[in-house]
Amino acid sequence: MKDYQNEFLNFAIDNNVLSFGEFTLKSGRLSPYFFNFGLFQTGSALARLGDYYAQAIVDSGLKFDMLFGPAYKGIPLVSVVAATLYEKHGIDLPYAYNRKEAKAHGEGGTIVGAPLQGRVLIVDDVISAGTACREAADIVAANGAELAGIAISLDRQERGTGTKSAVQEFEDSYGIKVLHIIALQEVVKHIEATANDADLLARVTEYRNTYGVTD
Ligand code: OMP
Repeated sequence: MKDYQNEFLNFAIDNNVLSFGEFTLKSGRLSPYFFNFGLFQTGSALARLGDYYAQAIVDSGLKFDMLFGPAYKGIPLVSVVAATLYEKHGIDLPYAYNRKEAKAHGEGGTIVGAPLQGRVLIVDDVISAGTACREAADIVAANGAELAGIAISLDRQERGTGTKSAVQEFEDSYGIKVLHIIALQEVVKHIEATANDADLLARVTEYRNTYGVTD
């Protein structure tokens, strides 16, 4: 595991963003762990989050023309990532986010910020079964823009519709790269190294065997 991944994991655990127990996911799967992005709740946590995403994006070398954050959690995220890319890396790009409800008055529409055009990098929190990211990719396509990639905090490395992970299927079908800060494999390594909790490790392993992929 790289240093920044370890740092990010500790940062998520310290903020209770990554927690262990029993959680029902959007997909209906019952998971022994959950990543609750909404618990990054301070200015300093948001700033650090922006740093991790911006670093992962810059390190990837991915080429894109603008950023898009899908509602709701993508909204503060895309704002801080756009600001951090500028402040820390000198990359000044347009950004946008969407409303879940179309607005009929004022400026109208569902996209707020820069018009979606060119190569768009989506920034989001977590991919499990891939539904949320497919919806975001549909918004990019519906606006006539091109998907350049997706940057997320956590790839839960869960199976999509076949034997590959949802992320791998997504990468194959759109011909793009999904960047992550950490994946389930780093969470497992962390439990092995620090938690000294055989029961938790057994539950995560069982979950992974049922819904996950290992490579
Ligand atoms: P998929 O649409 O199945 O990929 O699930 C991803 C979405 O589920 C995320 O955008 C979250 O809204 C939510 N989620 C989490 O926030 N954290 C998790 O650890 C797992 C999920 C989830 O429900 O799968």
